Amino acid sequence: MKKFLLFTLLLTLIACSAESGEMVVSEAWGRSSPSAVENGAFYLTLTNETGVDDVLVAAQSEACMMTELHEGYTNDDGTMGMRHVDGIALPAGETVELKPGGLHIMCMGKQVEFNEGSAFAIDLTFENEETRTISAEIQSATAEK
Ligand SMILES: [Cu+2]
Repeated sequence: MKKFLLFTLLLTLIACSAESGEMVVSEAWGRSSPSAVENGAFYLTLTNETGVDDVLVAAQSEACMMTELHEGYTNDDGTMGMRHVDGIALPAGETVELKPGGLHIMCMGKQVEFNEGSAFAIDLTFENEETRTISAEIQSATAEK
């Protein structure tokens, strides 16, 4: 009987740990740019291991006068543009990549120089969890990831 209880307890523990994963934020970065360039962008990878759908609703950084979530798109004539999105959907179990030409955190009105090697704190706000602060490292002006 004791063994059975222990086994049940163990199963419960395993079930709980599988559910209580977290939102994994990795590879946050941006490109360096001269101070004359007004705007910048941040990119990162989000893997939702929480077991429930979530949404990235906002990002903020003291390195920027204003920050917006943007998506890149291609016009019918082949030219590229970008536009504001209200949130970035993060379905449970999926990885969403913010990258050049695609989804990104738009940094409007750079408050500091984006020099290669410097790093900036970014506050990420999710629908399901409290704001989390991550660090984005500035890489070369031509970096691709
Ligand atoms: Cu943008």
